[in-house]
Amino acid sequence: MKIKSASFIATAVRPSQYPSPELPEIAFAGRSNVGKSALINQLLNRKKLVKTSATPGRTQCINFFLVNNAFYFVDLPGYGYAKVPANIQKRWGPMVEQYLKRRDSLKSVILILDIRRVPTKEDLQLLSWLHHYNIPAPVVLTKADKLTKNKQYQQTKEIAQELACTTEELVVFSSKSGQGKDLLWRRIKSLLH
Ligand SMILES: Nc1nc2c(ncn2[C@@H]2O[C@H](COP(=O)(O)OP(=O)(O)OP(=O)(O)O)[C@@H](O)[C@H]2O)c(=O)[nH]1
Ligand SMILES: [Mg+2]
Repeated sequence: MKIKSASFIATAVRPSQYPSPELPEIAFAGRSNVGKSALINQLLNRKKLVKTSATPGRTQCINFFLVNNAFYFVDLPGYGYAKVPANIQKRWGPMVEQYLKRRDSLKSVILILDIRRVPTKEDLQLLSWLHHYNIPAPVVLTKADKLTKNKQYQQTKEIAQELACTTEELVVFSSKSGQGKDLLWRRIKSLLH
């Protein structure tokens, strides 16, 4: 994908703050600190468009980015990090659920997992919830640069088994090296059309 423009548009905690739903939209979800924001930056060839952090729980609102004046990328706050203050954790469910349920322009939620870890209960819950609402949810295994190719393959097999899918359905990715970027863009393009 040729990125002609990418810009931050809005940060939201409630629907009245979302941009008007005139363009197709792809959201990115996953555990806190899994690498959602870094993945969006890598896809858009930008280093700092989306704030990343070594401290989990950095992204606490729903952030909208306009790409090529043609579609939105949405960075969702991460879930499942115990040290995020309780009031913010409590807000996550209703805030994200409201977004996922009501956003007519939402074409897909890309679920991001750490390739080194088996999916958590929360990952599986989110995935089955997305299936239930018929929202296409491709799965990306990120931080692949932290493993050898051989270990990447083993982990992909194991995670596919946990998710009851094939290894071909999973995109092995690295925001550091750009591995998997072309494949993920192909999937995103087909979800946008
Ligand atoms: N080596 C490596 N590090 C990564 C990769 N992706 C993310 N990181 C690092 O992991 C940490 C978390 O990345 P973020 O993109 O901020 O994670 P996030 O999922 O947006 O986190 P929250 O906003 O807190 O939910 C940062 O220190 C990143 O530099 C990757 O593919 N490879
Ligand atoms: Mg983030």
